[in-house]
Amino acid sequence: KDKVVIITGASSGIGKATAMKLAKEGASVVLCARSEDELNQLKEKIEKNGGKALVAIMDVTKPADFKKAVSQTLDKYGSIDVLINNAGLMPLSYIEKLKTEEWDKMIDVNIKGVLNGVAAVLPTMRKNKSGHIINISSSAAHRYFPGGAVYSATKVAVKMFSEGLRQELAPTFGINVTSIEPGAVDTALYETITDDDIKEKLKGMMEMTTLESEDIANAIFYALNQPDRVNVNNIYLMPTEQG
Ligand code: NJP
Repeated sequence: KDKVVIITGASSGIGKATAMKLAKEGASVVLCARSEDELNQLKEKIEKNGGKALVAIMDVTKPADFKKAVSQTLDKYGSIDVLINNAGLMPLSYIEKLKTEEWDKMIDVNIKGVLNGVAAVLPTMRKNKSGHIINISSSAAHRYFPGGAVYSATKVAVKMFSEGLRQELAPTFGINVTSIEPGAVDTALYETITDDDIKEKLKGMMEMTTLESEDIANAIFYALNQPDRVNVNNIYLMPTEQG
């Protein structure tokens, strides 16, 4: 309630659902992504329902974009309580195909995007001696799936970085850190897979009842709404039907 929350990847899927949930619960949400139209539409929708939202167009791979979003947030709301590093990509491929440009993209967005976010908000949270950083990792940090070696590696990095961050920031600065690790969620992420063989292999998984973006939004809400003494380190959620 009344928290100021920066959410990356707010134009779609998990980020969008989380923005709607947190705004409904009283937070001021800062909607970050590259797709301006989607963000403006979401802001309108949130405001129509009585919520508070700000749009900050950003490419998470650009530290300057993050810095700008932070100053826009401070100008409008005066503080930053929560950062949700959610933006991510999953162009799956087999290593032997050497799709090195896609490897770079995943490393830039899924890992460096998270680091850029932390670097941008940390001065404010340190000064306040409070805050909460939530990083969206994946069940892929626990298990390999077809074509997912590089994607999994990025999500292991996010999970491990989150634990290091927690140990460094929580006891000293009162900044909580949570890694969210979902199994398959019904979002646009799967539509971006171009490799037919991999698509075929994952078809069964996606035909099962997957998680919904709202399920992840609820998990984030839970992590954010604990007493100060509690740090929720990880939330690992799988669809019931997925083995
Ligand atoms: O995917 P999708 P999800 N700069 O495609 C943004 C993880 N996850 O909601 O910039 C800034 O609907 C993009 O915005 P735009 C997954 O790894 C998912 O499923 O406008 N933003 C869009 O808002 C990811 O970390 C599943 O194109 C950038 C958003 O990212 C997170 O959940 C399972 C950007 C992607 O929305 C959200 O993904 C799992 C950039 N350079 C983990 N590049 C799952 N869906 O099954 C992309 O374990 N975005």
